[in-house]
Amino acid sequence: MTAYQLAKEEYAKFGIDTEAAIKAAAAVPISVHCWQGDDVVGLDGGGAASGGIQTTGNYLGRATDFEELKADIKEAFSLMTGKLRLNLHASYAVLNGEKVDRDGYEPKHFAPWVQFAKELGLDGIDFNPTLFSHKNVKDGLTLSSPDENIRTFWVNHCKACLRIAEYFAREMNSKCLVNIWIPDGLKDVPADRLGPRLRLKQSLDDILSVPYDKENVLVAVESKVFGIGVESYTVGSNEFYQNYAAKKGICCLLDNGHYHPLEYVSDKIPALLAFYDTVALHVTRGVRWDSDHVVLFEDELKEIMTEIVRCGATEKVRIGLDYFDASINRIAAWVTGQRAAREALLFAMLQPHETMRKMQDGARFTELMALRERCKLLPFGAVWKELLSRENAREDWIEEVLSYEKDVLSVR
Ligand code: RNT
Ligand code: ZN
Repeated sequence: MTAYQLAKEEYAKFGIDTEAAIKAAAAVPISVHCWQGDDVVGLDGGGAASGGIQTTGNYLGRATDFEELKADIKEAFSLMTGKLRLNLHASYAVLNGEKVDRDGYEPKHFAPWVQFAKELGLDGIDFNPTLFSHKNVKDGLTLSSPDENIRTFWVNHCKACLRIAEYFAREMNSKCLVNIWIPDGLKDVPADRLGPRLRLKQSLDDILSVPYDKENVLVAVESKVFGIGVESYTVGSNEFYQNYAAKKGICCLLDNGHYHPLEYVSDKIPALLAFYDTVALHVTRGVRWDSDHVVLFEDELKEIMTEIVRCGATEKVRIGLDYFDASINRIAAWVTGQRAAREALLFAMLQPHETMRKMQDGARFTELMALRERCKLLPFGAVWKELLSRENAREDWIEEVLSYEKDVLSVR
């Protein structure tokens, strides 16, 4: 008997069908961010991530142009598992020397990405306006700036992004999530907390006033509790965006590195699902005050995926990844995080949710605790290995990355 067959029997004792779990876990799309490949630098000349966003490390072989980034994505994606999407930032426009600023980006600047995504057979493309690493981030502000020209520039950038998102949705025949994150905030005690928020509200209203394909372009807003350099006040806070999204019929994006360390996104998902048809995620790993560490197979990740699964919301919750580590091999970082997310999905699908729910509703908390502890020791690894082999994905992928580092990255 193979390890998988034994595992299958073991899980069956708890009423869990490993075959169904393997299929379901591999079929959930994970939108993989392009920006792990080059430390969020982008291709449009914005330079090193700045304006509320920072990358640390200088590991060899950073992709410095479109060709290198594509090669690295190809390599990294070939080692990932299950259904994949590509999550692009607007700063990855392929301009080919054309002098055009972010408020003038058009679908044609992203046509090479569409071609590439089709070549890789991806499920779709998601998109993010880039409101950082640019001279028009004025005094740390974008859509909430008191300077009308600055606001208009960024409003026009976001409008352009909606048109590009429509193009992605059409070309890929798959809904495109457009996520707006802005760095706006203040380092020290504000003299006015309302003004910037009212300006942000007006800017968002202006952006959403353009007609766009609401069926296929899903707009999300991403909140943050604070950032480096904006410790005292963040314009786009959680309360601000949740109310805005609810009133305007758009959705919220929850980045699990963007809350107080004792607040859990796993708990927020069902809260939002009570009101929204779509909830978007940036799956990341916060460490103390810093978000964006490489995602690992840890408790909160498992709990996030568990909530998605037990709420029956794998089609409502759009899972995207968001981390950038420049201190280790970037491709290894990419693959580690993506695999951890998929592992957590499978883990979530291998729990006896119905039995546990009944125990909760019947106030059988003693049994529930005992059962949960037993489930932690079920032979999950054997089922994961089975998923890998069915997906033709290798277990010892690090060897491949190290030889790519030797042959490709180290000679850049
Ligand atoms: C920053 C936000 C945002 C970015 C990406 C690059 O704190 O998490 O999502 O990480 O847009
Ligand atoms: Zn994020």
